[in-house]
Amino acid sequence: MKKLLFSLLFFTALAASSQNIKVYPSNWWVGMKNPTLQLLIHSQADITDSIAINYPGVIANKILLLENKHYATIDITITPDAKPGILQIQFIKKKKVNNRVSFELFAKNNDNGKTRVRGVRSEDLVYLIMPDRFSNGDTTNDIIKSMRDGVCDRGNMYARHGGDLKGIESHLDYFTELGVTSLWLTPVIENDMPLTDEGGTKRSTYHGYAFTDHYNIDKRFGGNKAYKELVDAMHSKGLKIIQDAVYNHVGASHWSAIDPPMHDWFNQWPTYTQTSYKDQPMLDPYASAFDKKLSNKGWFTRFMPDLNQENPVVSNFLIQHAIWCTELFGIDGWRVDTYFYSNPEFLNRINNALLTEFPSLTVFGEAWVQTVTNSAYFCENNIDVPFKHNLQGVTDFPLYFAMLDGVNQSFGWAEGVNKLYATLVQDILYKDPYRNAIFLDNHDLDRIYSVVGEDDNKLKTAITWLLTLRGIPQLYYGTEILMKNFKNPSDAKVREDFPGGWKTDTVNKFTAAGRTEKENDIFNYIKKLAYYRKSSSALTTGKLMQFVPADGVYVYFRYDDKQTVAVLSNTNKQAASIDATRFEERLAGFESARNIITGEEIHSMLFSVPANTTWVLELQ
Ligand SMILES: [Ca+2]
Ligand SMILES: [Ca+2]
Repeated sequence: MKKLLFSLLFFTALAASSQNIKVYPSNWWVGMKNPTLQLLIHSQADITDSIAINYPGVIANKILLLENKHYATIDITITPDAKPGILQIQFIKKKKVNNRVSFELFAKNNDNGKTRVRGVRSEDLVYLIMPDRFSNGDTTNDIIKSMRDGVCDRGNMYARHGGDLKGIESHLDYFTELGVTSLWLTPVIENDMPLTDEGGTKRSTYHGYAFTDHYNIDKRFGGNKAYKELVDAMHSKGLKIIQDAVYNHVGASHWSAIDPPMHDWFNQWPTYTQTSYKDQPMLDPYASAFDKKLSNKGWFTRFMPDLNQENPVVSNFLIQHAIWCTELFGIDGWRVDTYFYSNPEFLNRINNALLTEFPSLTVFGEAWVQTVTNSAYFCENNIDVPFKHNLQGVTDFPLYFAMLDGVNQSFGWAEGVNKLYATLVQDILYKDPYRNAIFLDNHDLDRIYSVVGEDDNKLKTAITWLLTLRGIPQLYYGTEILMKNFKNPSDAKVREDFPGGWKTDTVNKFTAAGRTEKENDIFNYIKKLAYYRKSSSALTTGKLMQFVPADGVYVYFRYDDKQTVAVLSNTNKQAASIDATRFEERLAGFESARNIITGEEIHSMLFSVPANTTWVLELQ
């Protein structure tokens, strides 16, 4: 395959100039497991030249002009003979090269699976950040004149606040101090959207869920360069990165929405039709086709056109982009937004493609559902259903609801910690519940400190469950410094700036001196538990055994051959006396227990746990 290979497709008429021609993906690699690639060419003018690729080891199999003549696809095979280098896509007219676009083939990174693309597992502690709201490390990028939304205003909760990737990078020591091992950032990809008018207020897409160009990291976050630098710096400190994927939709200012390549690039309706936001029709054995279509193909919002993943060009575009990001930046895990709104066959295809290239990678999907059955349906499960999803894990909403009820409700037959107990019983439905991401709050939910009525003991109980139950625990930025708020009147209320992230801030809660005594108490509690957890095989990968809650007291064990840890939650308003003989099957061979927070030791089978308190005890 050393000889030059040509593939030509002839059209007539006008040429386009190269600066007006874009190629997606913007580059690729030699030596990928899947040797095929579909290049999408986007020209500002109709493509009328013939297109050819002339590069040793690269075969152009098929070149197709799309419905919209601004676009063509080139299906190529990158053979094992291809070497890294710059390939020219030539636009030929009257046998002369009229125009050319460069496309670079890189060598693959040898550190995949070692220091990058490692996967995020139950051994990790994830910290979720909304980049616009965390820290402003570069004020020169706060407003980019060429972009549609020209506002940066910290006094307006709907506007951008100027936070960026440099700001995150300058706090890597803060994350390691807290015991965090992985960051999940809400989307960093370009959102060049104008301000939208929603309910009378002008809103920006500071949240990042309205992509306008998949191949650019938003310049207000620092662009591709700052993202690469951040992720490299994280990897060199042993921290992992989770990227937020959005397969379901793009922003209305995405180039493919402004100039659609095909009439069915987006799911089409006679008039604007919003999704029902219902997951149930996707698994309901009695579902109507009408409801299924509405759930899956209705648009998320008027400003977020719904991608038609049944269109193979759309599907290839999304799959290749996910692989591109993973290889280029070294992504360790993907959190997939609005999972059940995407086409199910497409979802299995993209997961397969990612795992084929990167076997260590982690992928979990956002499945905002009410029951364990619904949650398990969208990932690998033990349910006998005609369609099987292949997703590793989900954002575990049923466990989230159960932890909140467990800590807030009074004890009852099906209330309080009995809800938590009963929810975990249903883990029989998951193939591997340890791969679920578990959480007490996130950027779409009321902050946990407000949910527990600003009760520090309840917060400690909830955090203890988060760090000692099965799954990949995820903290939301600011929980450690008691950031609070409900989503009322807007979810922007739970996305406030981290105090100290801006040079002009009068307090700096990144340092112990800047935190109040109460804040330091919670910060240090999380830190202590997180550090203990890091070295605890029982709490990270050990088995779970739970006992039926009795009189408001819930007890479970995490254990393996090396270690046994007991977690005791007394959710009552008064102290509870514990007779540990009930737990004898897990206590055999041990003589005492050490409280891993206070260091106190227990030598008796009869002891008392204070009101509204959770203990973590390592058996000795
Ligand atoms: Ca900035
Ligand atoms: Ca959809």
